Amino acid sequence: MRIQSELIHENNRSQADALEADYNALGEHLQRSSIDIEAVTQRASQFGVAIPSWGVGTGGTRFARFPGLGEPRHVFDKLDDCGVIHQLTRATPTVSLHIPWDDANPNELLEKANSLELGFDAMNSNTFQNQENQQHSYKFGSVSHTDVATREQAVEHNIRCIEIGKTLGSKALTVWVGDGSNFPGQTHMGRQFDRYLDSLKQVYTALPDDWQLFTEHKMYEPAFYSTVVQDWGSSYLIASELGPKASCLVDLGHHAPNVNIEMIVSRLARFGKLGGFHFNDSKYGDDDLDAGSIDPYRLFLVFNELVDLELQQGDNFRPAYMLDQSHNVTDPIESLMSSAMEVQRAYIQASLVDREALSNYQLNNDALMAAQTLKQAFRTNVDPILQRCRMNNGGAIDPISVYRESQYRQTVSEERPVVLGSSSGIV
Ligand SMILES: [Mn+2]
Repeated sequence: MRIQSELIHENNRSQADALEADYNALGEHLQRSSIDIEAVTQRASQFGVAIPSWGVGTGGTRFARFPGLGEPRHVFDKLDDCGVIHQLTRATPTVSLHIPWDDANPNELLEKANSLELGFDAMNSNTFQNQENQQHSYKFGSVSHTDVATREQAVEHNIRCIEIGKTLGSKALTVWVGDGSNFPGQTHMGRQFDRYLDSLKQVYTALPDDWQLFTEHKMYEPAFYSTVVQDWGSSYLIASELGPKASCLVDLGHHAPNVNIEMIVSRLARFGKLGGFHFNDSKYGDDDLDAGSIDPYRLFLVFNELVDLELQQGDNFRPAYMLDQSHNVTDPIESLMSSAMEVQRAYIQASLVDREALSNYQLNNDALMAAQTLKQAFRTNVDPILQRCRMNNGGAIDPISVYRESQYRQTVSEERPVVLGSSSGIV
């Protein structure tokens, strides 16, 4: 562990009395609605969201990238940073790796992760940029390229990601593509989709029985006229064509402004095709801002659907929760901790919704009271639950202040030189 336990305990001790008072007050408040605060705290303990390995580096925009202090040099540094995030928040038990950015000996990766109490979430393939010594270019696409050799190369890369993931204990592959077009007429959209499906079917064949293949729709970028998996409809078609081991990943930033994402969540889940999430927030497009930083109510409404589904389907409902964001002006560790806590907050707030009352208001078409029922849960300050949960599990009541006190960033910056340019990418 990179943060001294004594520092965490000392900081927790200084806040323990105030937390006790706040927790008891919230407990009384919730008891009036027959909600047992201990049971809710237990739910918070069981919640986890994966950290994307690429998220611990500083991102960039199409303008520039300003490297931060002590950025990770390689995947082992990235795992150290992820370990700190989990140590303090106790809400991020897994890491999602990206190949080839995180290429390393799988056994060494496993050993490192074990030492940090981390596991591995979905593997992410990369056929949206050329790698060193790569024979065929992805400039005009990968799995849907017009050239069969390029498609084969992209399929092989995805299969390699599965092979690495098997050693690491991962159970899913997220297929990252930049395929699309920038000009009307540039591609035959129907034939391009056929080629995509044909390639993905080959990848699907290599998928172990207990794995999932995630397709992630994205409205635009890097292609600006059309993308091969443009919307949730395309994503659903792909997952249906491939079979039961394929499902859809919803990245909150990959929609047009004001699209009702919670409705998409409900639709995909209704037909068994909701695979998981990339959580982030946005104002205009795929802004990759910290989860809950712009529209926390939308995050809550997404979790309102997810908790409803969880209550109906129990253990059969296990979507993969991941963060996917880019940090241009903040310390990535602080932003990821903040996002993990916001996602956990939305989950707990959604767990407070009086579902019986909501259902009755819906049946009686009482729109006002139905909306009020959701708002009542959303307005509840669940900080004491989240704080108690972290403290009970050995984490910090206030992760960001402990992190700052620890001087972790300054310490690692002494061994990690500043990297100019960009080795990260956010999709
Ligand atoms: Mn994403």
